[in-house]
Amino acid sequence: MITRPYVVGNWKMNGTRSMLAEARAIDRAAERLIKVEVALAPPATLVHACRKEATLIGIGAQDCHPADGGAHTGDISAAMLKDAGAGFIIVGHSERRADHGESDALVKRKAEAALAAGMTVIVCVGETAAERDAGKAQAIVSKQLEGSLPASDSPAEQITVAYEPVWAIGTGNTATPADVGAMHGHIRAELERIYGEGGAQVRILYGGSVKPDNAAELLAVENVGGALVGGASLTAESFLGIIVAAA
Ligand code: G2H
Repeated sequence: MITRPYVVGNWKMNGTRSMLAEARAIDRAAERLIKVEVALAPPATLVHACRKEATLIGIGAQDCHPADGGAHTGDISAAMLKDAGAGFIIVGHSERRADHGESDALVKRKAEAALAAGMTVIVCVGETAAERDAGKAQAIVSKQLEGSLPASDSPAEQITVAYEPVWAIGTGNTATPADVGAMHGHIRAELERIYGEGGAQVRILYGGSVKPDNAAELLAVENVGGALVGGASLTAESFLGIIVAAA
């Protein structure tokens, strides 16, 4: 069953130990906000410390290597992140697809590695402005879902999809509720095609310039099961504003 809205903060490449106070403040407040499932994905360097500071909310990571271990200098496996305290991993964020040339096939391997390590996974998809302007937004997202999601026999309840239109990320240009509703409905149909009945249980988050003042309107859209929040998750004050709006 899809239950509470899921609001996930993605700190991206922000945060040193001085940010732990924000995680602690979010965690304390989350105790009173039981209508919302709250999680944070700090940089890998802070996963362990955040897990110790914040005992109520979910703590996850922003990426993993698809292999279990071995000669991959600078990389971190899903099992290592789990050992550090991560309960979920975000894979396929558009910034990783752009900055590191990550393909759908690689994202799929990472997603399957997260599941194999016993964690849940958030698989990100989303079109660019040029793709939307060309009328290809749904086709691009379909291709990303087909190529990036874990195999069709995977446990669908362990999978979350985040729709993040690239043109809305960190730009202040939020998609309209109508745009979001149309795309989330399309993603739901694709999930049911791929996972059958299980596809109805996959949460679909919206991400892209979600703020306290637009969160309620976006989260009220059909098939929006929560939000993946970047910039506005960096302070407890703004992140809690979104969580309150989701409750
Ligand atoms: C989209 C989002 C979080 P922001 O990347 O993943 O970031 O809220 O800053 O647009």
